Amino acid sequence: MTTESKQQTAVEDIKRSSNFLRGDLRHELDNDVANVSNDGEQILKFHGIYAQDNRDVRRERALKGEELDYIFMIRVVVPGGKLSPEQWLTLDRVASEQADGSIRLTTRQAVQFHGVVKDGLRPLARAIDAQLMTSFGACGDVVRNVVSCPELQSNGTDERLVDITQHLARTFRATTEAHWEIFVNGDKAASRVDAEERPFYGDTYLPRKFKIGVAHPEDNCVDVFAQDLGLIPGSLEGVGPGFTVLVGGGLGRSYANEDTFARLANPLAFVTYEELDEVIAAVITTYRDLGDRTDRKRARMKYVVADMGFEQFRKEIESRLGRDLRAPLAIPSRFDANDHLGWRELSDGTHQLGVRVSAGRVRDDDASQLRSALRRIAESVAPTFFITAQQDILISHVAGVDRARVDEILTRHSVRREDDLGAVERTALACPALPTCGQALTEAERRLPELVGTIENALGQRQLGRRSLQLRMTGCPNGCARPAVAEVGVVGRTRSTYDVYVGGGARGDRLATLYREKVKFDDIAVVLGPLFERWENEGDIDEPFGDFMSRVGVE
Ligand code: SRM
Ligand code: SF4
Repeated sequence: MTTESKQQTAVEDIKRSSNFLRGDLRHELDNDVANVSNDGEQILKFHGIYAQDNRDVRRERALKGEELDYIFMIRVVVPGGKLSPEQWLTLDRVASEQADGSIRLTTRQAVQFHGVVKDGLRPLARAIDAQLMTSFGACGDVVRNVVSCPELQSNGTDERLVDITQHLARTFRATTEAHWEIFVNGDKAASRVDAEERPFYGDTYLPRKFKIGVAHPEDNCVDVFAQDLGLIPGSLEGVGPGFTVLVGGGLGRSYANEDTFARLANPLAFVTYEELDEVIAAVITTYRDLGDRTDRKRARMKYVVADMGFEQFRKEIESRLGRDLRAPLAIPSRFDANDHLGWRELSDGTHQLGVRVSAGRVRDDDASQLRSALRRIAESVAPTFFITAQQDILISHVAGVDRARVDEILTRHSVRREDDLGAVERTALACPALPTCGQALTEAERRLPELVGTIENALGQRQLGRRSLQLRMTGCPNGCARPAVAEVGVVGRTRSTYDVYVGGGARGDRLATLYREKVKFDDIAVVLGPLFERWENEGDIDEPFGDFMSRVGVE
């Protein structure tokens, strides 16, 4: 590491002098200005809030000499995507009262609200706090929303595994009371936590975000190889149940810095339940101490592992623990992501229905009134909800007698069901991009349906129309919809073009390869055409597109 000689970023100073994430936020929220200061923006992120502006009206406002249309995005922490019906109804209510009328389900099983004005931040924070939810720690240089396969919580039998997501979320969250003082009003806060900050955070927290994900032993729907720290449950003969711990995954890249790259996590060790917290803490403190605080683009844990070398990183963890680590278990042979769509029966005799949500956007529009349907279902059937890492929603623990009612409500609100979906549409993901994301180079969510249509059309022309294909689209290379591990990844490159990647897959254990650069939106399906033709002619029976591309390579 050569970071000692370089200057730390300004964000490090802001964190250090923020008095555990208070800064001047209390006053900044009270003044008459529509936005907040630069320092305020940085601290707000720890509170789950991003300062944004509506980019659709930027130009028009600039021409009129008006200031930007300042808005905020609030991300709510939802460990493992699990929500009670009361929590869902609260989210539904604040979507209308404080935000743009939509509830955005994220690729990390959380919830985002867009278009919130500054005066709406506190009412929103109070409303969700009353239902034991918070935006604190959803963003910022801390352990982010812990993701897990919904099967673990909704259909598990081992109590410790059922609780693992909530346990990790509780154990590794930041604990300063700043959020409750500033946004919720101190003593009355329902979801308030203890007074002192965790020693593994200290006053400058982590170099950047840290992501934890727990896969199901036979289902990698959380993309465990993309996590800073991933867990795969398993059992070691003679030792008992536990987890294979993986470290050093991350998919973001920057065009401005060639020394940034997507990386898959490496299996580090098998650990028991009893050892888990200690090993995770050792990984986090290694990252805290050795992560690059001089360049935020290279501040992720994956660069610590890559720069140090995996074997050296392993030794570092062993030396911090004062003992050797066990070898990891083999990665399960059956590990493809399940999309969890459709009805199924759970082990307790209740039922679960997975419903597709295009790009995670729950709202009412002319085609379908999904938001109203979910509200009615929450009110009349009171199910548990799970958000998946595929931006979809599971209506869970529905009694047999209520199944017909759920079906009827969805039909009445024109919500399309799994059998009506196209083969690409079913699993396609897109990040929000324009108009809210300040980093977006191109459209993503808003043009996903069009892109899905052109690709399904290209497949349909070749007798491939019923073959599934995993498409993921983002407005920039930060990779929020995980295109770097998709069968087809479409990534914003310039204002009007995309880079096209192919060759990832449903196991999530392979990086896609760059196939074509700077492709115009209308040409994406066209450039994929020859690859589809080869897949049809040369692919083995039932060979997925990503596996085929990885086998034959791209030219
Ligand atoms: Fe992300 C930044 C949206 C999952 C990598 N991400 C952003 C911001 C906050 C833009 C910003 O910094 O100004 C985006 C908000 C846009 C908006 O208007 O809402 C944003 N990221 C999202 C979400 C909502 C995408 C979605 O379609 O659901 C996901 C929210 C997750 C959550 O609930 O916590 C989201 N972001 C991801 C993932 C996927 C994952 O974690 O499984 C990744 C790739 C994995 C990884 O971390 O490497 C990802 N987001 C990034 C990065 C690149 C970080 C890096 O390593 O350099 C940024 C940029 C940054 O942090 O500066 C970013
Ligand atoms: Fe914004 Fe880029 Fe993430 Fe899309 S991938 S939400 S454009 S940061």
